[in-house]
Amino acid sequence: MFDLYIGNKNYSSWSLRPWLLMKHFGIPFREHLVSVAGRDYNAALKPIAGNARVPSLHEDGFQIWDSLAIAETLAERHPAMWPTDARARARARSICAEMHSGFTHLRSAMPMNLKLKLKGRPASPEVQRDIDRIVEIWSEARRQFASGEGPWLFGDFSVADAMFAPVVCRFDVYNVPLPDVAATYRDTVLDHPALQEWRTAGLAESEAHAHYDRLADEYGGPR
Ligand SMILES: N[C@@H](CCC(=O)N[C@@H](CS)C(=O)NCC(=O)O)C(=O)O
Repeated sequence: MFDLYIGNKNYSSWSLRPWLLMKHFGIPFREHLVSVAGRDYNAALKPIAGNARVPSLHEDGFQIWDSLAIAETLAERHPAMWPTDARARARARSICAEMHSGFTHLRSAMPMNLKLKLKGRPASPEVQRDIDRIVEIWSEARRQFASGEGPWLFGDFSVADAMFAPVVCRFDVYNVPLPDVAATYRDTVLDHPALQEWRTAGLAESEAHAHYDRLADEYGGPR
């Protein structure tokens, strides 16, 4: 039996990824929510994960940490989590790795906070470059690997959709203008029943952390 340790649903962007993936593929797990506050190091998480971060998946007590490692481990037993076609699968892996290791300007300018829906503001050149690259990734995946099939990046829902789900939420929170293909994909992710379940739970949380709340005024307040 799996135990999935996650952070606050309102704030923990990385935790959303394995949670959404497991929900989408109907993999049973016990959920354990721990408090995160944008700390660089949280000693309280050390017993849960070697890297003292969430998400962390335990299988009968054995720890698997880091959202991408968790996804890869699950996909070994559920190959449908990656696209069937070898080139599509390779591309999915490339964009997951790119998402996982990059987009630092976007991440720091738009911290995850599901409780906010802000008016938005023009992005700095660095942040806009990150946004443009994500739009390019989504548009190419849809055009090259999903034409005529399902609404996800590679047609069927895959690890790639789980990996990009947090950035979809950030675009929604900070009202980032998107061209049609990307806006349609964003709405597909936001409409996923499991994403809505996550969001509803996040909105009901009472814990507040300045690290994630600090930018509301800079982005023009509520829309
Ligand atoms: N690369 C890691 C990043 C995990 C991470 O940074 N998690 C944050 C929460 S979203 C954390 O545990 N922070 C500790 C804290 O804020 O207390 C992954 O994808 O799992």
